[in-house]
Amino acid sequence: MRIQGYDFQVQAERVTETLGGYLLEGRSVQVGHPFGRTLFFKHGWHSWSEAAWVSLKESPKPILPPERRPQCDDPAYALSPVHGGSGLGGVEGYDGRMLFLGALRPGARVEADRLYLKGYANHELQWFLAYGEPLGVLSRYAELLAATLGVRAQQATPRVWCSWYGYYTQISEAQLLQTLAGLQGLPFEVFQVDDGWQQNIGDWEPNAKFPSGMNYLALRVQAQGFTPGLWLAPFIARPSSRLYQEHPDWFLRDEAGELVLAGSNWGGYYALDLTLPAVQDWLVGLLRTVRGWGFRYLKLDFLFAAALPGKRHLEVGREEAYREALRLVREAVGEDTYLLACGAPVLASLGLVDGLRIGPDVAPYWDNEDRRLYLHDPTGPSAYNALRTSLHRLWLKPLVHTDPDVVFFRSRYNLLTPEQRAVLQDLALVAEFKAVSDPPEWLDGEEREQLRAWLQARPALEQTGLYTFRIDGREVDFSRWL
Ligand code: 9PG
Repeated sequence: MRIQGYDFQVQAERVTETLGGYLLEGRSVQVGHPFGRTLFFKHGWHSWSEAAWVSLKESPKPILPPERRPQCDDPAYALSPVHGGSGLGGVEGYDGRMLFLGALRPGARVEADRLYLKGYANHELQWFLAYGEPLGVLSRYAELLAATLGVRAQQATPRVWCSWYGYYTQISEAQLLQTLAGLQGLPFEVFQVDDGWQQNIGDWEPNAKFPSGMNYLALRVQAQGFTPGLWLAPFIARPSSRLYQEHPDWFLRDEAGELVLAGSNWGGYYALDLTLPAVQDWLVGLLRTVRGWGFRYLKLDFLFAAALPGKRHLEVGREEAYREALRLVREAVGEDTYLLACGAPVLASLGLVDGLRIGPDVAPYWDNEDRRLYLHDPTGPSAYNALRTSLHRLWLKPLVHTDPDVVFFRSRYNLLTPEQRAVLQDLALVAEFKAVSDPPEWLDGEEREQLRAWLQARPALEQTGLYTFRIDGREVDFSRWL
């Protein structure tokens, strides 16, 4: 097939033309390309997984240590010698354009080498194939995804204060009420309580630091004029949780019957088998409880666990199992609860959640070179990692609110330079999702005013290239930070 002057050998069951490219059909499709060991547009599996242009000149390096892998990217391909990504991928042509292949449903993989771009899935599937400017191709792909997966009615993105990147788990009712008072007068819509309120991962009841209960806190937040928001990780549990102790049979196991370790955080945790009716009942009950407490913004975290490889009660594809679980969540909380998916498989979340974290955690420092370069892990918390992956996911904007994680205004407890803080602030402006974690008492007068001005700003945005934007007429080039 000849596209834009290049010959591409296409193998698929069917090929038809569509606006901007071609639709291919088949479980596995393959496109021969002439570009050799060029750059590959890699799209990692879930929110924290790397999305970036990587070189086909070097083989992929497995993330170390092994027990971290499921938390970083799809563990099924952790040791793959071939470059690949989740759902979509592309190779750079000689003229800077991209040969792109993207699945129109979740559960697929795209791989590339010096000769081929290949797509695989375990079910029949349609794919979009195109050769063109990366921005144009990705925007057409987003349109096609919207048609198959749906888009939730997009209201304005809420401006969120989140407790994580200031206090981390050191939160309490008393301290959050103080923070709440300090935020008075700042234009936030959501006050979101993050990790640290619960008894355990799996036991989603308030701990002793929240003596008046979560309903009380939600009421106080509401009285202050904010929407109460809460973090929870409803698809996982630690072995020490009551949930696991009482229901060890609710958790995902491998073919050999061994429990699947979903990640290494908190000393290790397991994934629920969400195809089990008893687990589904528990999940719906949990979400109704949380909603009953008054929370209308839920940051649902570590969601990839529901889509890990394993042997489930029902024999369905793992991303399908995940999507069904998310559908149950949506049903349980209703249409009026804002769902922010975090650590979430990207394509499989579209159409069901309002917001999606599109990169790994930021941190009040630029880079963690040990973890990135020596452990080959591009998903560790750092401003650099968050910026890099989020920039390569902005094409998702027409499909979901894209959350690049919080920005900083504080200089206190912060190693980021003013320029580095500014680049994160600009990233959030172009992603059009504003979240902040700075405790108001850590801000000096000038920083508080900068925060206020940034929250109020509704700049005119124009994307002029893959990494270049015009924000209210100001030229911003993110590539100099990459
Ligand atoms: C709360 C945090 C915050 C944050 C989330 C998520 O690889 N890891 O060990 C790892 C730990 C925590 C993490 C991401 C990765 O952060 O992204 O915003 O809610 O949980 O524990």
